[in-house]
Amino acid sequence: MNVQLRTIEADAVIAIGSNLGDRVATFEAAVRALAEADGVEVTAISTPIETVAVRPDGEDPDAPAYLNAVVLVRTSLPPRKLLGLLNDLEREHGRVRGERWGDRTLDLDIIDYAGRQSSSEDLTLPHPRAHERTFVLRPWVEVAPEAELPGRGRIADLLAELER
Ligand code: A4P
Ligand code: MG
Repeated sequence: MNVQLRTIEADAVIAIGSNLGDRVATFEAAVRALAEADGVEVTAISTPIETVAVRPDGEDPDAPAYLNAVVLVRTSLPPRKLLGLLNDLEREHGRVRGERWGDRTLDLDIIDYAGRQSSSEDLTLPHPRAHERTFVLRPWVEVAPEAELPGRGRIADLLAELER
């Protein structure tokens, strides 16, 4: 029997953040590891931007500043597998999970996966806070000016509203 395995590919948006250690080196290593991962093709990388740390109680200019960027990928990995890969990469880069929104060497979030809207214990799509974060929307709009955040509208409009 001739079984044809069909690979279904999806476009996904990944946000990178780092505010500890050698942020540029971590970014370069993370993007390289993503590009080399099985089932992932990197199609665009935004310019990294420096941003003020956002804590649960607001912006904190005294905390180490973040470097943030967005990477567009095409992937044959289903969402949970992609999240597993991102968590592995975070661990490889010395991420220690401590306080919520605490300082970190590397944070990799799935912002959007093929326009999907779903929620489970370990994965919410799209990322539940992306629409209110300039540090995600600004780099994303640079590489995908026409993109939409599922359920929220055009990211260019969301960003303009936040920056008003
Ligand atoms: N999880 C659920 N949905 C997703 C998703 N779409 N992508 C789960 C990735 N992970 C998702 O995340 C906690 C759990 O969320 C994961 O185990 C995963 O199963 P985490 O990375 O362990 O912890 P966290 O990042 O501290 O929590 P949280 O609430 O996801 O944080 P955020 O909202 O990502 O915010 N300020 C600046 N300037 N730049 C930043 O990049 N980042 C944060 C983190 C706070 N302040 C920041 C920045
Ligand atoms: Mg995270």
